[in-house]
Amino acid sequence: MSTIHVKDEWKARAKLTEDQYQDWYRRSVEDPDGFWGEHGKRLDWIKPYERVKNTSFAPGNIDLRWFEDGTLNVAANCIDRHLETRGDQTAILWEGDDPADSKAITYRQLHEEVSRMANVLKDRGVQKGDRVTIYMPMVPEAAYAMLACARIGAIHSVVFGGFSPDALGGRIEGAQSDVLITSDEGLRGGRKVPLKKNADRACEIAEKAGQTVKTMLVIQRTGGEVAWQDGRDVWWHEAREAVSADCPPAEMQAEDPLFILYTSGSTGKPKGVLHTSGGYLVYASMTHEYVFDYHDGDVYWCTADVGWVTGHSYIVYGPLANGATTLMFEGVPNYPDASRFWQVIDKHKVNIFYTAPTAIRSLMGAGDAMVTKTSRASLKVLGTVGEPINPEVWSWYYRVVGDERSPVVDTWWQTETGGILITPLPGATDLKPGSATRPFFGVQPQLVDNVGTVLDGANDGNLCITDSWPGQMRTVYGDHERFEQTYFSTYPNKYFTGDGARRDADGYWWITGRVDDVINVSGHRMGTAEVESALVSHAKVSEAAVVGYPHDIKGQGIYCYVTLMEGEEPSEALQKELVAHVRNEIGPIASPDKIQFAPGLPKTRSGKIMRRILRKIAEDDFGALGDTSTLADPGVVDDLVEHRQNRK
Ligand code: 6R9
Repeated sequence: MSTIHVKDEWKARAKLTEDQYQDWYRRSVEDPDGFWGEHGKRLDWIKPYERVKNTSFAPGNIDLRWFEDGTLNVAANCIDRHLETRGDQTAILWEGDDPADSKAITYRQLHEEVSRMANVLKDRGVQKGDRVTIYMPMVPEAAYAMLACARIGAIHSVVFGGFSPDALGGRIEGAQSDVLITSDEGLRGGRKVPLKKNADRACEIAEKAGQTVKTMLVIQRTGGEVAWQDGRDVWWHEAREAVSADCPPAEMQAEDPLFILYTSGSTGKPKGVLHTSGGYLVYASMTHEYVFDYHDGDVYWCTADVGWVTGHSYIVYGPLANGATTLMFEGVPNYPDASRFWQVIDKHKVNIFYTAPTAIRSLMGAGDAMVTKTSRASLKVLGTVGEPINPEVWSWYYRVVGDERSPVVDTWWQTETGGILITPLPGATDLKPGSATRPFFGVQPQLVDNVGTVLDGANDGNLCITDSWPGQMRTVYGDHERFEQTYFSTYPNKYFTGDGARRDADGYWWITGRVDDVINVSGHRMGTAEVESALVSHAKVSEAAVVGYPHDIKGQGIYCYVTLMEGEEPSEALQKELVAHVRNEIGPIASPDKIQFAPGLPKTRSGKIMRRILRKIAEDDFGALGDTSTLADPGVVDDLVEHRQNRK
């Protein structure tokens, strides 16, 4: 597919031109203090900073501070400072699961709701630095909860509403959180999700692990029946009446934590990625403005869930800091039918639309007519995030959804990076379908080979970033050593992303996917180790190895090799039981796509599972198994291949 040059219309309305991109980029890397010192002023500071960048990637001393002597309040930046000029403007435009359900919350209403919720939390004893877990459907109260925490300096930890009680319990315990905010039930695609019931169970699990939830604040969404624990459980609609609508925002240091967000890595339990206040908000708001070419008055829609980082930075914090109207969607792309996204765009005259390749792929499968029967005339920028987008899918998005009128920004970033790092800018960057194109301001990507040698020019390798940017995570909650170990030890003095990438002759970046044991299923990150531990926690399983394999809609599917306990027999019923077991342990997003019973797994003599081989077998790429001579028992591989072939 050939390059798509920036169109005159895009240039005409865009905030930044190519020359400005070049100028700003140069300054951002040559003089980060000057550049960020200036752009940090986009926020309202209580005490202005004097110090801008103070960061070290040095082994043994990973220390990241931005604007460290400044103070601010994140919620006040997202709400209060807009009241005078846009109090009656819609802040959150909510579209319910049912197409008949929608409502608009103005900045003034947002201010009142957030202040009330903050006061309820305070009444229940929540103080600066306390952790509050949020387990919510996509309703405005999810944003109120995040902002209420920010208002009083509590640290939120949002757990995706699709996670199981076990996963939620583990995160409550990990964050030592005594407060949980949830809802009676969620509603997605016409189906109810028993959030309160899951939350009750999660509290029991956390309790056993030593963490007691003392307050569960419950938002009434469906009115469904729920169990109630007096003293602990509080209805939001009752509590909000009993508190004042006035809650002064707390003065926070720039480096005070804003939130923890658990994410999967290649080893161990999910990590609590910690983001702080000042640098994070500067970066989220600045990327939101320039990457989406956001203009005052635009209606902006990001389809992510607030349970993921994309929801944090690009539904809540970035847009609200910019005084935008941010659309929040409760439902799913194919309910009531596969035209829903496009209908919502028409209904609310959406100007900027940001979604994931997996959604685009599945809607593409529903046929062009589902799209073309809608107008979409309001659109001006399209975005994607979460996984590599194939050029064909990119082109369909550009052509059929966007009628070739809107640039597509393919934005590469991670939970750890806080905001977008590699992306086109609508009025500046010529587009190449499938490429995330060029670094945002202050971002210095680098390619290295497996031993850390820097690769220049057009090349393929492991993607590192050589210096800090304001939105970077600061630590793993409670485990700074793990932070250094995970991100800074593979290639000393650099942040290692875990992704592979290619840089082409024009200096454009193409992300090729994870090079570690993380798989990306429908844009959701999953550690293969997590799925493996879920499998081996089943009584009949002795060992499991999990790999990703190419999947048309999900991007990657989950392929599990399972060795059973002595005396257990493989069966279809057991396959089903194992799938259900994993869903139960982690959540439906971790559902195995394939389970292959394996009498043995290919291991090195030191006992390491050779995943490279398992990946090839899962991909049906039997000719490329490579060297199997170092295996303890090379015969195992023949057996696996034979079984795989027989299954087809
Ligand atoms: C924001 C988010 C991060 C991983 C990342 C990479 C993949 C995200 C991408 C992309 C290719 C893009 N990824 N955006 N790959 N092109 N535009 O998704 O965060 O959930 O932490 O996932 O997702 O592999 O390392 P997170």
